[in-house]
Amino acid sequence: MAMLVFLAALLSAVLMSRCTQNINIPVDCSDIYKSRQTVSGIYSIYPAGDIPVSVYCEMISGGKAEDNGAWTVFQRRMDGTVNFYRPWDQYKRGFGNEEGEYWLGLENMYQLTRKNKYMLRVDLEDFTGRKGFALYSSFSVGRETQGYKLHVSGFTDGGAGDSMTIHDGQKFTTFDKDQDSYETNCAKLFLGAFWYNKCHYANPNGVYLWGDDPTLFAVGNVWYTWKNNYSVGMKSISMKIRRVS
Ligand SMILES: [Ca+2]
Repeated sequence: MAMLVFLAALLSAVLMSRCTQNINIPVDCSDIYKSRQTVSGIYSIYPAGDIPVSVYCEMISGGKAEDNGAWTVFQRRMDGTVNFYRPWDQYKRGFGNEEGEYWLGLENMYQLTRKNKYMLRVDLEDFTGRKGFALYSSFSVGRETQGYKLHVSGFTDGGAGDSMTIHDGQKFTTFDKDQDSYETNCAKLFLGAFWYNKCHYANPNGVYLWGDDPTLFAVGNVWYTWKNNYSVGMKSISMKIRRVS
């Protein structure tokens, strides 16, 4: 009898802790925002439900519906301090510093977007302080065995134009893993890593150029449709997703 009571107590304790965990564990920055933490900064999220991942949550509220907070930033360039020319394993797991430049990791992006629906926002700024953005109503990343294939659609222009739709349906390519649609490796040609087609309109993981350089073609952190120019070096670019369901 004592044993039964003990087992019952143990079981209820386990169940209680499970319930408490499920309530408290944020999957993404949307959950963080809902828990009334509305200041932009670094938080721990649990894309796969078990392992914490440090991420920058952008809780902006610009007044417009598409600006309202809870963006989970998965890519950010702002000062050229982090080298983004890295192999497959690094793009899979993620790298950099959440307070500055970083890549969240393809596996985390797959884990996030397999369970919920997300929209994508890309923010750009040049060295004169000019800004633009692009919105996409749907964004997801496939599993590793499918090459972390990109699914993106539903473009809305925020002044930057659409440099992403041409990459829809492409697998991810790094210098040591060519899954692009070009005869050679686009990551090696343009010194980045991306869902290259043949090869790109956008190269956000390319070289941080510290300004425009007409002697260089398409190797910078380019977003071609912003200025219809492949030699523009952007001061900052960030890519972020927000849950829509
Ligand atoms: Ca190729």
